This record gives sequence, structure tokens and C-alpha cells, in this order.
Amino acid sequence: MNNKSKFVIGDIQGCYKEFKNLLKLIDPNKENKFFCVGDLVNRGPESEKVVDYVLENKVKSVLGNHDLHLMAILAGVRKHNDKKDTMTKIISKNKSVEILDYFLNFPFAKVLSNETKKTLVVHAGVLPTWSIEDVKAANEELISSLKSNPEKFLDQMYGDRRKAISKSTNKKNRRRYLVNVFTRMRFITKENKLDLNTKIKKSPKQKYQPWFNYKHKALKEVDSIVFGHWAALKGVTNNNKIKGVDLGCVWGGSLAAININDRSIITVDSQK
Ligand SMILES: [Mn+2]
Repeated sequence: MNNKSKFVIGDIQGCYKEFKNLLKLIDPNKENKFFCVGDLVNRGPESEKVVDYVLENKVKSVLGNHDLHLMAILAGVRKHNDKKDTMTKIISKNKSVEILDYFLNFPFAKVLSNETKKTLVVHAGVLPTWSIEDVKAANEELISSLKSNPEKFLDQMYGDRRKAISKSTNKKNRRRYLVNVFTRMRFITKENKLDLNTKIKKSPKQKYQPWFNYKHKALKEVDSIVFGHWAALKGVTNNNKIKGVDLGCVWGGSLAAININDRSIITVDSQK
């Protein structure tokens, strides 16, 4: 395999065995030329092993909603939901500070460059109206606020803020909206209003479209956008330049990696 290949790996969600199998295919010499799309943990069986591997090997990722949830638990501002969450072994490790510190290095959006190509990586999506500069500004706004006071940020980030807001309005609501765009968004209106409840492929509400169906300003500056989060799509966006890489490994699908150079996809089956 071309050792200049760079990959973006889909939502691992604690599927450690599949993650290791995928790494054998894409990174046999441990040159670490891969990046993750977020949701490294939760719902799956071995989140604690994924976290250990991530810290030991300095794996890089953007933040997903489940990563933020773990960080909020580690920061003590959110409780583990024993009915749904599968992260008790991470919490009991007594490494909360170390793990939280590491995850605080992750951005919400990242532009990867490979040879002549540029790829924007986000967990859920970006607004169609955003240029790359706007994406970076929104990321910077969130990251600086997260880093300056993690407990406060992680405590306040939850809330179904769906309506787009300008910079001048309430900062807390603005942060919530931006977190929702980067980590939870699936459907939006052309006024950038979010539908945060629908997880299937089509929204029952006509004016809400998948975020990648709109014309994206950022695609004037990057060659493609890669995202995860939306397992129900099975990667299908019908858009050559916007690629979904969450193939639902944790739900019995597969774990995928996309080669950002030629956009080819490598998958390993879920062991479920
Ligand atoms: Mn997600």
C-alpha cells in the first residue's frame, strides 16, 4: 500500500476488535496516518480499550457527541446512563484527568491535506453557508471556550438549540447551536434551522433536508467533506464530494476507513 495514504476512520464507538482489524489493513506499519471522525466510545463493548489505545498511540480525532458525553462524565458534570451508556470501565480506571486532558486536544473540525487534496473532517456536519474560514472560526470559538473552562462548557453544552443565531446573541445559546451543528446535525432548513430528532434517512418534515443536500460554500476551498454520526445512511449521500463514513459498526454493520487521496473505502465487518 502507498505509504503516503491517509485515512479517515468512521465511528468506532467502543468496537475495539474491529478497530484493530481495520488498522491492520490501513496502517500495518503503525505510521499513524489516520484520523478519526469522532464517537470513539459508547454503545459498543470495549470503549475502555479504545481509549487506552487512543492515548497510548496519540490517535487524532474530531469530537463527536459521544466523546463530549464521556468528557462531561469525566469532568463530573454529567452522569453515566447505565441503561444506555457502556463506559463504566473507563470511569472506574481512575484516569479521568488524563483522558479528559487528551480529549481536550481534539477539535470540532479539521482540514487534512494530502498531496494536492484537502479534506474537511467533522463528526456530524457543517452549515452550507460556511466558508472554510467560517468553519475554522466556529471551531476556534468552541475550542477556546472549552479549554478555558471545561466543566462550564461541558455542563452548558446540552440543549436542543435549533435556531441559527448570530454572533451578537447569547453566547451560551450560540455555543449550543454550534455544538449541535458539528456533532449532532442531520437535517436542516435553508435558514439553517436544525431538526435534532430525526435519525432515519428522510425527515417527515418537507422543509428539512439532509445538511449535505445543500450547496456548500466550503467546497470551493476543499475537495471533500468527510463525516460520521449518521449510521442509517450507510454512507450514501449521493454527493461525490461529501462522504459519510459511519457504516454502523456498533449496530452490526461495518467499520470503515476512507482514503482521502482517492476516496476509496476499506471496511471490516462488525463482529456482532
Ligand atoms: Mn454521533
